[in-house]
Amino acid sequence: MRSVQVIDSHTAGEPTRIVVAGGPDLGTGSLVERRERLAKEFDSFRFSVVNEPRGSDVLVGGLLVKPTRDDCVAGIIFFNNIGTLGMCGHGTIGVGVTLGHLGKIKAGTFGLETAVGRVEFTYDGVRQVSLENVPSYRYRKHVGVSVDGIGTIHGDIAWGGNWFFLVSDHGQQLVVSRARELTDFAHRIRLALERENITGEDGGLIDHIELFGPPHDPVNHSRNFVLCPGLAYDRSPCGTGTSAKLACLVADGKLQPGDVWRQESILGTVLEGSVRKSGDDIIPRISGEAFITAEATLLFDAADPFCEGIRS
Ligand code: PYC
Repeated sequence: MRSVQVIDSHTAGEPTRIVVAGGPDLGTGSLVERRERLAKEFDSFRFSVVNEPRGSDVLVGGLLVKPTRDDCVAGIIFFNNIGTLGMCGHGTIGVGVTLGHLGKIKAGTFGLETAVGRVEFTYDGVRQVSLENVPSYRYRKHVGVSVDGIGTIHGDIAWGGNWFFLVSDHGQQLVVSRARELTDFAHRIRLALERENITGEDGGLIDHIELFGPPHDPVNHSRNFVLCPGLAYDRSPCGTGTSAKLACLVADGKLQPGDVWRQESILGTVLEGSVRKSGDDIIPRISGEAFITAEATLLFDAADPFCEGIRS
């Protein structure tokens, strides 16, 4: 029976499953090439690791691979219920704590190679990780889109390692008991963006929708609801989504390098963000904690009708 070793964790409520052994051999190409190979040749592996019956729509997976760069402790290819992901902030916090749990790192600062570039993280030796994300920026401000059953909605398009549409004038109450309504609302926006061919700068699909509102806890600056590409909502404030938000705040002159921004999730959990400038680049720093929830061996029995996961 085939087996795959994983370490599960959650960051601010959002789960991560890191494959530490038993994954496919993707060769020695760049992380972009290996991500493509995972998508093209090993999609059933991705599917069966994160989806039912071993996982759920919410789970974000990561395959640890050898880095190509000497200044990185590991390479990681993130994936979710429907495909691969460029970068994942809460997942990177999970990777740091997982590597610590495995005894592969002690407290310190490390490079991590992702499909969208090198990121750096600092691990406290227990469960706290601060990551310096890829340069993040706002591409377009106040873009109008005509949404079925809702009307015109405006939002900013920003890059934080994934493409986001950030909306504040939505009139929705951001409470977790409304997760279904919020999912439907955000999904309609996503469909409208696709229909109107509104994309990221490189023509990239805007596959994350973020709704912002006032925080419930006054020590925080804002609350969000983030719809992920596979229609699960992020239980955390979303590391790449918070990076996109920081880039918009800087572009609007509302955040200066070094200022702290506390982003609250739909569950009330928090990631802390700040930025530094490197030339013209805005480099977000995102901090949070991850808790290990399982060390497990996934088993793949060829006789199991759902060995490769349940496809609906
Ligand atoms: O934390 O960047 C993130 C993320 C992306 C998708 C789910 N979480």
